[in-house]
Amino acid sequence: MSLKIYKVNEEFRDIVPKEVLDLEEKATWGNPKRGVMDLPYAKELLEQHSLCAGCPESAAFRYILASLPNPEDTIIVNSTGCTSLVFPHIALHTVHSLFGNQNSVASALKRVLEWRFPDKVKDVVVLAGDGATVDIGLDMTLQSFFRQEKITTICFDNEVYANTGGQDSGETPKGMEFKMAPGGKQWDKVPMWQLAVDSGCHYVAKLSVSSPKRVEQVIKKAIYVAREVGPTYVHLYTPCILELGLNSDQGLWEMRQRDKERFKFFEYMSEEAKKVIEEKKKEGLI
Ligand SMILES: Cc1ncc(C[n+]2csc(CCOP(=O)(O)OP(=O)(O)O)c2C)c(N)n1
Ligand code: SF4
Ligand SMILES: [Mg+2]
Repeated sequence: MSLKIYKVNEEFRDIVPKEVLDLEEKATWGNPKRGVMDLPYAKELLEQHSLCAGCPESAAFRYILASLPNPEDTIIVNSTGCTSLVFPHIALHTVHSLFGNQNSVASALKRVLEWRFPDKVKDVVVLAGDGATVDIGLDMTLQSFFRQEKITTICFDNEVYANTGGQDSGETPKGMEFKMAPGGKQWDKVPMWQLAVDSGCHYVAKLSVSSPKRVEQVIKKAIYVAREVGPTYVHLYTPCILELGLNSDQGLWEMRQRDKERFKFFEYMSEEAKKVIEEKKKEGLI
């Protein structure tokens, strides 16, 4: 596959807008050391999105896409929800699966790609909401961990079914009320990150997306470990500012509050994962 995705016609070089020249000149394709520091310059994967203004999911998307070590050979499997609104804008291979089936689809895709391209690394990443990952898709999520599929699962936990107007999910904290769940959640938040550890994931992290550099490191670790060892899981807090009744500039503030409590940083690595992460650090890739 050519990495020259954007090639400006020489005849028009002096009249095309700078944004288009930037896409060609500052592209990060093929550079495994790409990261969130490239975000102000490189816009080749996601420039615009159709989420609510200020939605932290949009920041999470940018940080994750900037952190993929090999975007040209990465396939993202997603599910229905607010996240799925962004996929049409992404310059990457993506698959929109039936709600809840995302880890089954990703498992099959990873196996077929290994068979079809035995000499190439193809990363398969699942990216779905808490309703899709933890509630309706939990069976498929856990079974992919039990089978030790070499995929990374990223959950965008906004603690609610946002795209359908605000029903509570397994990730909603106890007592929290939403427009379509006015009675308040009766049960505690499901510790999905711990379930992932108990179900055989080799690298697991829980965090908010308040720190771009930390998100980058977690994503890189999760992808390298999935490539070489087995399933990995990243649980990200991406609050739904609309359902929480916050302004578009309050997402970061909300995440910083939760960083001190239920989204305090959690990280787990199996012994095999630790070795891979050490190697990649020595190579300067993490
Ligand atoms: C098979 C199926 N069941 C139910 C739905 C309805 N549905 C669409 S989005 C959604 C909620 C998604 O919640 P979540 O995964 O948390 O993502 P969010 O919108 O919060 O980002 C549901 C239940 C659907 N589209 N398909
Ligand atoms: S409804 Fe909530 S999660 Fe969905 S785009 Fe808007 S702020 Fe983000
Ligand atoms: Mg949700």
